[in-house]
Amino acid sequence: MTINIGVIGTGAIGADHARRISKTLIGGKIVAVNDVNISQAQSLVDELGLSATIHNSGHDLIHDDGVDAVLVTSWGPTHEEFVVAAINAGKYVFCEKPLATSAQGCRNIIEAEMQAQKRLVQVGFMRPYDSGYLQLKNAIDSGLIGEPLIVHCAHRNPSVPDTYHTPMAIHDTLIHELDVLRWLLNDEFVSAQVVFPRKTKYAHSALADPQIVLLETKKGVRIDVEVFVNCQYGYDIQCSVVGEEGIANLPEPQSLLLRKEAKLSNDILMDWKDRFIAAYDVELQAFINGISNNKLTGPSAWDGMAASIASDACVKAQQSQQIEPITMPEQPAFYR
Ligand code: NAI
Ligand code: NAD
Ligand code: ISE
Repeated sequence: MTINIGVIGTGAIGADHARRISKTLIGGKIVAVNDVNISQAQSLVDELGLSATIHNSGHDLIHDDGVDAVLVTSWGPTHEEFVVAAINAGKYVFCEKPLATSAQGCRNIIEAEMQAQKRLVQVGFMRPYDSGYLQLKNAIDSGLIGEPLIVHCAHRNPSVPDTYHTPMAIHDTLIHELDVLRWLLNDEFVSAQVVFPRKTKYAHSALADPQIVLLETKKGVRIDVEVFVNCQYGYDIQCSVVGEEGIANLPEPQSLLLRKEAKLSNDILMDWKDRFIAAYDVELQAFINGISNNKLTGPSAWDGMAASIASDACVKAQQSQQIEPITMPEQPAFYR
């Protein structure tokens, strides 16, 4: 059984996901594409040699009878509209993070999905599919380091475009930690604070960079996350869990250990596409398999909303410079 997929937003990740569905994964076929910049959609069709309809709008694509499932990979602020429309059309939808740029947007999606009485949404949180994070989770769940007490994280990008501003450090970047840490610790956040260190000369005027986010969980774990999106030297994701009986660190991506010219060195990756390439493959294969089995298993709209509730509190904390509470509603049986 082949799942016919339509892609809304054929930019960096939309193009990369279309490539993996066409060239790497099994069971899916790209049959339709759309982008506000139509020439971008056309280039993707040409590059991959797709036989796909180029639609004039995301809504036309969603209502195309030949499309079984939709990939929403357009900019964050457009996600809610397309995800709700896909649910209302009764179609499975994979939505890149963030599910919506506010918790209210996620609530609207949850309402539509519960009304449809069927899980139709998977959110593009790929870290739970990364082999390094899976090893870290296994170390925690097996009791190898005792109970987790403290977590130190860093989320560093070499640079970001001028359209990236201060709140995006939270709802576009930190959102990955806000999802993966809930999953890793099997815990919920209760408060957030944001501290601004001295600003790098590489950040433009509408961006405070770096930032330090301090989180506390229900079980009392304290977390610090350095978000530094103009760090210049590489794409670098760090996570170190301090437990009662040891410390577990996220493994570094595999790289050649080189002895040359009086130096011992490893390369550092520069691009998120390479850092999480295997995890993106696994998450999207899981989405295709989930549709074939009529049961999605990946990050749900509830997970998307939980991360957005924490994200809203962090954005508030950026502005208030206070410790902001995070209150998670009771999870309905539908999402358990
Ligand atoms: P991008 O800017 O390269 O691509 C977005 C594309 O969407 C553009 O081609 C744009 O023309 C199109 N678009 C925007 N509004 C549209 C609309 N209303 N209808 C149709 N097309 C529209 O952005 P990028 O980096 O590909 O990011 C897209 C999404 O993927 C974002 O939500 C981002 O957060 C997420 N993302 C996730 C990553 C991950 O690690 N999971 C990595 C990179 C991006
Ligand atoms: P991008 O700017 O490269 O691509 C976005 C594309 O969406 C652009 O081509 C844009 O023209 C198009 N677009 C925007 N609004 C649209 C609309 N209303 N209808 C149709 N097309 C529209 O951005 P990107 O880096 O590919 O990021 C896209 C999404 O993917 C974002 O939500 C981002 O957060 C997410 N993302 C996730 C990861 C990840 O690791 N999971 C990595 C990068 C980006
Ligand atoms: C981007 O959208 C991603 O999702 C990347 O994984 C993240 O590292 C980057 O900061 C975001 O802008």
